[in-house]
Amino acid sequence: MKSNQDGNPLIITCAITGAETEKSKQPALPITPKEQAAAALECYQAGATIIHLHVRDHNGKPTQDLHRFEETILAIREVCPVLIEISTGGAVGDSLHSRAAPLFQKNPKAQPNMGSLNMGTINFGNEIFTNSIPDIEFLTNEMRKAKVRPTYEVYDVGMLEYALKFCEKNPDLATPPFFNLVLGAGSGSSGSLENLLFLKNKIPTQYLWGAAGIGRFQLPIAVHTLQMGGHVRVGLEDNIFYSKGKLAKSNAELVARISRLALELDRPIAKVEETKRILGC
Ligand code: KMH
Ligand code: ZN
Repeated sequence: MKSNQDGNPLIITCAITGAETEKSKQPALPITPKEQAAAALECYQAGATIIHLHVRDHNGKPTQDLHRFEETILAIREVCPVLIEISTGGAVGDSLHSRAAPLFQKNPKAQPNMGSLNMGTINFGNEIFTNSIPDIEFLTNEMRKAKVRPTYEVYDVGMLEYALKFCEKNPDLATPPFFNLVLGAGSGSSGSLENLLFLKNKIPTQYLWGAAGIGRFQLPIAVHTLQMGGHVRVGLEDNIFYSKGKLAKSNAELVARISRLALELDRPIAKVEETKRILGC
């Protein structure tokens, strides 16, 4: 097994806002383009090179509005060179067409580098986050047209097995494919080390993988993932706390902790240029 010093820089993604996190529960949640740009800059300074992006409207409600994405992406790019991964998941119940809308920016300067592609349907509490096979195929074609690199969001083993076959059938989409194992979300697999290992071991070694633990799983999943050579996603979309009962001060505080742990474990942290090289985008 390779040691952490043998290369394999760690890519840190920060999911700064999300569609479900509420400002009333986490006052540091960035929701305006200005707040999101400031948060992205702080995350970049703390070691993140990808921002997973949802946006909010003037009332703070989640939206897939093309123009709000444009405004926010331009504001982020004004202050730092991070890669932007837009959400095509949106909020539960969003129409499929609205989920694809931000892929097609009119201003080339606001074109996203990447987009999340959710690989199956899952229960979130009493709601259903629907991603049928035709939905996935529709979003895939939209991403192909927009030349946006998918990150495969996978919540359990069935989705992973489907996603692996999907990658074989769609080799043009992204080389190497990048899987984000989301653990602890709704009816998906929980954030145990056993689940992480089981899922990670199914991913071919020539593919890229990372993980995001939801809620209290964020820190343990990040630690195990960075030690196993995967990439890490943290952020207030996935978890509002720094530790039990203590709210995170900011997205950057969560990123900075991962950077410190990587340093302690001798895992180098990818800069933006390395991230682009690793992902080929
Ligand atoms: N907000 C969730 C329904 C994604 O960004 O692709 C979906 C989500 C996943 O956040
Ligand atoms: Zn998201």
